[in-house]
Amino acid sequence: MASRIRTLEEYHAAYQQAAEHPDMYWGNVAEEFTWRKKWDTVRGGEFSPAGTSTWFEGATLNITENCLDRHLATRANKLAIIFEPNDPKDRHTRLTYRELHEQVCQMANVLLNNGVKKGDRVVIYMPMIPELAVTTLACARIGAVHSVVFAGFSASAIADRVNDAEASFVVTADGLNRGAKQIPVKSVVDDALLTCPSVRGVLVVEHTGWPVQMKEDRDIWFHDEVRNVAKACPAVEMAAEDPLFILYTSGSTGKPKGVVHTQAGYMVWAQYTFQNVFQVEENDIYWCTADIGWVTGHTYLLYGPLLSGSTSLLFEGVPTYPSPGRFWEVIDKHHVSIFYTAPTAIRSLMAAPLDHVLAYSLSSLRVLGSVGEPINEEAWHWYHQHVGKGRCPIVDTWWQTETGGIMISALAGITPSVPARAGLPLPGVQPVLLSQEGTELEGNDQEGYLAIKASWPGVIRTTWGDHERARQVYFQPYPGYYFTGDGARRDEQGLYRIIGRVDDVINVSGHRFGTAEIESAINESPDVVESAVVGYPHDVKGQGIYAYVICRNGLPDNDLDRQRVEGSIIEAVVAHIGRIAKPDKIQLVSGLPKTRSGKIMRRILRKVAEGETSNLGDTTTLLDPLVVEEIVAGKK
Ligand code: 6R9
Repeated sequence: MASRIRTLEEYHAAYQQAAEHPDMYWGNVAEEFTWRKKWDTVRGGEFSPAGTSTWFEGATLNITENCLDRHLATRANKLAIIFEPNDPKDRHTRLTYRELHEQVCQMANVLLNNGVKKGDRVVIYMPMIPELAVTTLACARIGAVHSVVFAGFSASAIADRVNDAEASFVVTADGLNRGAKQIPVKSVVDDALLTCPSVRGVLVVEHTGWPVQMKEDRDIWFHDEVRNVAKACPAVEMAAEDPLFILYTSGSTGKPKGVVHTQAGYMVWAQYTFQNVFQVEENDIYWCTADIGWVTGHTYLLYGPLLSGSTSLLFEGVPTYPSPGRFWEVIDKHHVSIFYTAPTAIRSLMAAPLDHVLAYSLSSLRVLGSVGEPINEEAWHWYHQHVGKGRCPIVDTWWQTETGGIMISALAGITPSVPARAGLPLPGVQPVLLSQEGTELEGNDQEGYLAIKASWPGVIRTTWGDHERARQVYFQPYPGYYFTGDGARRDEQGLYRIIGRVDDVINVSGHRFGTAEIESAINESPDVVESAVVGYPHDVKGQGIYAYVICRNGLPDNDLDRQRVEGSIIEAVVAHIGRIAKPDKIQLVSGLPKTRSGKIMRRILRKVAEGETSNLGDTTTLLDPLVVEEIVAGKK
């Protein structure tokens, strides 16, 4: 296969060819797929500053024919999905490619029977069960644009997304179990839809068996609908640049934006990066622990593995339930050979007694992956030694919702894998480090803003309903480049080390939140006048959320009052975003450090939150320097 890299020499050759002759390189890679009609041009549009890249324009296809139909001749009885439920006492289930194909077709027919058409937006809010994968693919089969919302977001966060996407249909379930937690997802959706006029129908999958309210003329049970449909459903022919999905992600300003990926480029990038980074072989059992509600779940649980005809494990639960040995138990049980998880999960399991790992052989493992945030050296070594037993290469994969797939990473066992380094860029990826003024920093041993110099097939195409926003955020700050929002270092060997965000985005357990987004949720509390949120180093989560809050009635003078106010702040965040964005520390203050022009000096707040109070830098431009003293004295 043109696209498969197996040696270091092949990597260098592919890198060079993709940089010098991208049309030829990606045209060859694209030959491996099933097309209804081939492309007229491989690359087109204007990458930057317009942000209008196109890939494989003129081609038509359906991504599910590539994920499912094309495997039926040779892999019909191969496992496509292994489902491991939240509770280890419940039976796991398996779906072969033939069965998955049938279920996707049935779900597609149910959607069609309920009026969902090509181009319609479908919001999916479901537990991590096979029906979530099936629904997502069913949307793609009929050309509906899926927007999966992680089932941990609140009703109001769902409503924001449904309304922004003007979704006409929602698919959900009765409830979900995540570890010891239970979430009545259908009733969360009911609350959300009170303010969503565009939604005409809600399809409900029975999972927990909990009672739910079904709204007449809107809500339908999947098990009723599926009885009347065929097990085949023709795939709708899509243009290369038709939208495939919208995935909402946080930025440094405003509400979360709907990142749009399209059919052909995303497909090529998902398969290419999956196969090369993990060095996948036919008999691998692959497990990505991310939820399908995040981009990692989209590209590396669903599309990448299925495009490749691999077996993908889908896990409903959490790493620590019912014990911190769960991941390792599941690996042994299903003979997982490639394991892809997040540093935050590794750190939380590192904190448990080592016996939880030592109890399992983990001998099936071949490759380990990490994603979502920088992996610290201690976690890297623990993962390498205790999980990989010193014999599995670790791929530390740097990428973003906007990049569609992995950009900088070792190719397992082929390119260098060094602790705390993402490594070398994939073929097709041309990273640069920029100074603040936007000049390229040449040579090795350099640190700057990470940007990408040329288009790649998985690049974000637009932000839903607002192309100007995409242009301004990604393509305009440094004309000629895609701006990542991350800072990075290129070491002496030319390996990239990602340092972290340089904007007002914080990364909590690998999940992105804008500080402005959390502040506006906090400000919804009736007890709050103003707030400022910053990130601070957190042992398990990577970054924690530190909130400085000015109260409406002045500083509380007793513990009871203080607790009540803090409770109302947390409640506001849980209601407007979800439990996942709950502040770790709240400091009630009487003022915030502001410049004379009224700008909050976040630099100072960040330093205090980090505990670096001895060196706060210049505070003379502050309107009221005394505020800083109070804040330092009251640090949590
Ligand atoms: C895939 C994903 C993107 C942000 C990104 C960066 C951070 C992701 C990383 C990493 C260091 C890695 N990030 N992977 N930082 N090393 N291997 O996580 O997408 O949720 O959009 O987050 O996550 O800061 O800019 P997304």
